[in-house]
Amino acid sequence: GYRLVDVPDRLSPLELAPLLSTHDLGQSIHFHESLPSTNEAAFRLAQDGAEHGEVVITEQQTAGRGRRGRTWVSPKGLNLYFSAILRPELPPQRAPELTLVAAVALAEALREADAEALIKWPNDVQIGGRKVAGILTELSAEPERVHFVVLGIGVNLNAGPEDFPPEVATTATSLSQALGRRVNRALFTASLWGRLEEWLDLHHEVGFDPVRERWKELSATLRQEVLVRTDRSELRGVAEDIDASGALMVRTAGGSLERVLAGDVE
Ligand code: BT5
Repeated sequence: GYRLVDVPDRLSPLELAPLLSTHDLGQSIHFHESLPSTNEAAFRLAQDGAEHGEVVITEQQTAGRGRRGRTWVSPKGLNLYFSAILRPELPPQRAPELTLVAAVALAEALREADAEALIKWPNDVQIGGRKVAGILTELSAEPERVHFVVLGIGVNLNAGPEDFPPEVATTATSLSQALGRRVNRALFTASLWGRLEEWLDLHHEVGFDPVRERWKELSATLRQEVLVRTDRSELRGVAEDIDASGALMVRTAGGSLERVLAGDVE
């Protein structure tokens, strides 16, 4: 019979394709041993007409991107780095919902692997308060119409503390650190893409409400004291809710309810 333990821990289309249960996502896979950034490569492919669901994946990034010019540390052969090209039928102002869709899929895939993953608003997934995954969504749009979205996801799967620079090692973790055993990256990737496609389909068909409900169940942020820094201000309070568009609602000490947009936070 077929033994899961025999699945090679490689991310090339040859290994990944037979494991996939998805219809759109990953039906076309652009695999690279090394890239500056999968988001950068996917953005260029999308500009050249790549289709919904095409994915760029790599073993290593030499200039992995976080938000606001920050870096995503991307050591070779240990983790998962990919970017999916999406062409959603959404007005541009609703595109940020896709970051929350991705966070829900990520938390569920990590939980399916037996880790107690929770979502930290807006774009982190944590295990035990440490960052295990990050999401970077980039948009190309006109005022009325989304051309495409590049959904970039980095997940620490087999990296140990020694694979990160000291300042990241103190705040990061990986799935294998949490479980105490190696993780098969190909199997995890197939599971994550399956979840991602399910949630993207539900979001497309039903809208943001079911995403929002699931997000709240998986949130590490709600009901907690938060300090939110934006370009303009610093806000301290208790995170009470996310609203119908995914903005965080924070109750301040003064009693007012403030709305914080994901795109504004540091
Ligand atoms: C993010 O940014 O969390 C978004 C990360 C998205 C990475 C993926 S990988 C595939 C795709 N291609 C790309 O080029 N990017 C995407 P941000 O919230 O700004 O968090 C960045 C911060 O997290 C850094 O400043 C570090 O403090 C920390 N960090 C960097 N690398 C990390 C890692 N591997 N694990 C945990 N924390 C990390």
